[in-house]
Amino acid sequence: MIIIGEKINGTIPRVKKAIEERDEAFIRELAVKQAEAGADFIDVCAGTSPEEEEETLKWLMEIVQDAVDKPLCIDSPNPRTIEQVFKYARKPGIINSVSEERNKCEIIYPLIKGTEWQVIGLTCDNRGIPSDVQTRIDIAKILVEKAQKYDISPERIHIDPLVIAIATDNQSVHKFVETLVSIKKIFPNVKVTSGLSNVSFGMPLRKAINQTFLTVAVFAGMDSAIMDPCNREMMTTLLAAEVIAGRDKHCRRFANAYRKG
Ligand code: THG
Repeated sequence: MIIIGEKINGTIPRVKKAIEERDEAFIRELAVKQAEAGADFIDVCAGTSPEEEEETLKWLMEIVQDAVDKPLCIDSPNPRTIEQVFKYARKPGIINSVSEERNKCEIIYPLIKGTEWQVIGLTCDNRGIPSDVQTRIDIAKILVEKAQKYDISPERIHIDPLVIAIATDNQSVHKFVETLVSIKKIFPNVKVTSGLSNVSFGMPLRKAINQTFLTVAVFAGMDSAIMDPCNREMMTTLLAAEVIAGRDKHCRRFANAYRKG
């Protein structure tokens, strides 16, 4: 599983405060802790007003890159912001994200053409998040086919089927799994990703729901997750799910992590 560490996100109140106070030490520690806990990429999301976003992202990117060797996952709803801060990345990472909203692909794809950058493609368009599976698959197909025009290979694309809150739609995880399985049937090399917390919105004991969703998604074949690698219970769930899914050869990773003595 590819782990995208989610903790440097200005929508988290404590991180928002650190951004406002330009508290470098706090951000640096979040980067180091996530890297030590097993993050493969460090997500950076400013969560500020669009006017301050570019400057904030640049600041976050510099701190993270001075602190750890992990590549970044640049998280912004605004493709023009990504275009502006892209040059501050010291090595290829992940762009989070494109979708069929407005002209996102047309701005981002030329930027990463001829590079090793990866990209997350959300299955939504100008009409929002589709509630049905087929429309999500159709959008994923468009995102992958458009990428091919820029020589961006399927391996470099993570499709995020955008799981919706289970409290809103009790078929939400079924739809996620169906979308994942169909996308992988059509494009075996495309990766499927997801955040883990949207599914439990509006529920008590959200962690239990998030962990169970992670188990189901890993079993279904999810390739990457946007998650908190410092959450030990979540990481244990991830490793156990990989064992159950037959994705941990000789159960070695699990055994090495938890062997007694
Ligand atoms: N898909 C894609 N990008 C995304 C999301 C997605 N980016 C933003 C978001 N969703 C993922 N990021 C976060 C960041 C923080 C939290 C949730 C999602 C969060 N964190 C709690 C905290 O740090 O206080 C605790 C989390 C925990 O312990 O598990 O709530 O869906 N492409």
